[in-house]
Amino acid sequence: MTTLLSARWYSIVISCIYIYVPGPFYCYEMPMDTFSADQLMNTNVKNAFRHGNPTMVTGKIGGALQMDGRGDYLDGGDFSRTCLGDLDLCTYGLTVSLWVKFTALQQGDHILDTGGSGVRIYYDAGQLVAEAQQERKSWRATWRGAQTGKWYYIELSWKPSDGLRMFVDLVQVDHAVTYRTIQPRQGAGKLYLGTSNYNRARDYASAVVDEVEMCYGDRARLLQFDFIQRGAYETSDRAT
Ligand SMILES: [Ca+2]
Repeated sequence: MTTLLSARWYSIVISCIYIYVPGPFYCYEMPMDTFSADQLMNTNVKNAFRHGNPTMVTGKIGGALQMDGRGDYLDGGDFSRTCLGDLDLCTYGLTVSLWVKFTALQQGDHILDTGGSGVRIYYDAGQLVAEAQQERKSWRATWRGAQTGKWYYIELSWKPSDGLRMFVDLVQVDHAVTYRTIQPRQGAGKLYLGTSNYNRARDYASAVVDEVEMCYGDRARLLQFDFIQRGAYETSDRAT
């Protein structure tokens, strides 16, 4: 008889070697492991630069980027003509995932923002909020469980026919099926971590961010095609 002593779960995305082949499920990966001067390396986000004085710390996998809430952020460049910055251009939806550990939880802190026609993750009124905006349609998913000092694996999955789902540590915490009709949020479709497209003082997050992945496809479809993998696995610790 085999008894499972401990179990962990993992999240991986197929290596860049495979995803450089152009396809509908293209993924961007930002491992946050290496910077050359201020440019993020080992990533297919070609123009990602850190600003302020964020520091490299030990992350969930290798290094991670720690931002102090006072002007630290990462600018990933212009995505306004892609699915990430303009959801109208997504063929199969969008999945965004990242590890985050909050140092503080302050109103308005933005973990990720891709602009007024994209997605964002921010803290508002005691909730972690995820929003996806396609033209005048806005989906909003929320989660009240965030605490400081703990790592969370946050995932967003969006497609028009399914709405917006938010997962925390592989558990779905909200599913916004319907959308509100709102005025388009202004703002260029740039990719920011640790702030928004507005770079307002209150938008700067105090958090550690690691392993940011953004894939062109909703989560269920990516899983179906084994393009991403999520789930539990057994460690080698066994008792007989
Ligand atoms: Ca890392």
